[in-house]
Amino acid sequence: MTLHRPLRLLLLSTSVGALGSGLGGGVELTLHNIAKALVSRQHTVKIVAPEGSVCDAAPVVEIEGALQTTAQSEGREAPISMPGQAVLANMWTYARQIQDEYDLLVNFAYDWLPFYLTSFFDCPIAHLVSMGSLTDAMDGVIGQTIAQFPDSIGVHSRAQADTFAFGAQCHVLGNGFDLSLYDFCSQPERSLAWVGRLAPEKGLEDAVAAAQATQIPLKIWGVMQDHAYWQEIQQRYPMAPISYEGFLPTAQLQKALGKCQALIMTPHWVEAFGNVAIEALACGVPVIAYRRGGPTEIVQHGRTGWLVEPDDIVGLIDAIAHLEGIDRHTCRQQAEAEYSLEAMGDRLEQWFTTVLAQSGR
Ligand code: HBI
Repeated sequence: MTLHRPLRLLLLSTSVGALGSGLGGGVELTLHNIAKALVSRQHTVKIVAPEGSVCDAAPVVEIEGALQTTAQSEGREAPISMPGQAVLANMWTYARQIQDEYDLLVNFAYDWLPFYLTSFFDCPIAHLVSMGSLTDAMDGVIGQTIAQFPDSIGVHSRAQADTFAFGAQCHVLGNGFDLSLYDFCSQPERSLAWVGRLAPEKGLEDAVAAAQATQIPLKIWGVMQDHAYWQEIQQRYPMAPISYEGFLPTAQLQKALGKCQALIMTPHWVEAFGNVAIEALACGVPVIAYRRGGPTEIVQHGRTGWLVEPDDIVGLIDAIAHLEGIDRHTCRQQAEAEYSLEAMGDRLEQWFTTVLAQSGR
């Protein structure tokens, strides 16, 4: 499905880190890929992001100011907070000033302000919500936005949508990747992979426990968000054959990830989607994941990986023992069928069409 006309789109990034720093987590790659998909379909795209941001998919307007604290590190009753000179406020001041030059604004920040401002803007705003329900304040403001603008909320998975009371009204978009950047690897080495921010909600310790039990080397990639957490894991599992391989850009990550027998996903929270699962499948790497959140809708149990009961480490070990039952070509084929930039571009245009129709534009 293609839109009848090219759109002028302003993408407003996450406020917790510069694009390319890794601090924005999955949403950095999501924004980059969405920009690429839209530009390839002849839309005009500009990105607004914190200073220091880098993105080769579209021009970036860098905005100065203090970064937001990460929402997942606050409690459910956390008050709405912004630092003085907040980059988030400065980004939306800029958006207000130039909104007449655009057909649609797309918000990627999981923060109160952009949702609250929706009704104050003349230009329609589409919000891509990148995590499940975390705080009452965010649930409230997203709920108000969807009540006033029914099609304005996009999410990555049905499981993520279902963490919200208004989940049924969310547009489920999945995600999209430039699969030409991922090389299929048919002959893996004897190693397992874990990829993600090193932080408690990601449950790294469970994958380490499985590595210690199987003595299969576990390679760990991702931004080192919580050093104490990493130290604690190493002390708790001294016999685990693990190595921290750093935070790599996509080109290097996919080359190394592709050599692994499987990606292990052990989220302790409702992972909204699981970008790394698609990156693994794109390289032919089966995914072993807890049956929790987005990966549940990605992994085809017994075909492209194994779904394990949440927090069941013995289940992880059993799934690792049954990897030869998974055909690595099937993994790559699933990525191509469902998660390419083209497939995501179709879903985005369908979503934008409903948002614009509702705004009368
Ligand atoms: N926290 N306050 C806040 N704002 C964000 O945009 C944000 C976040 N935490 C994590 C995050 N974004 C991304 O890592 C996820 O959306 C993927």
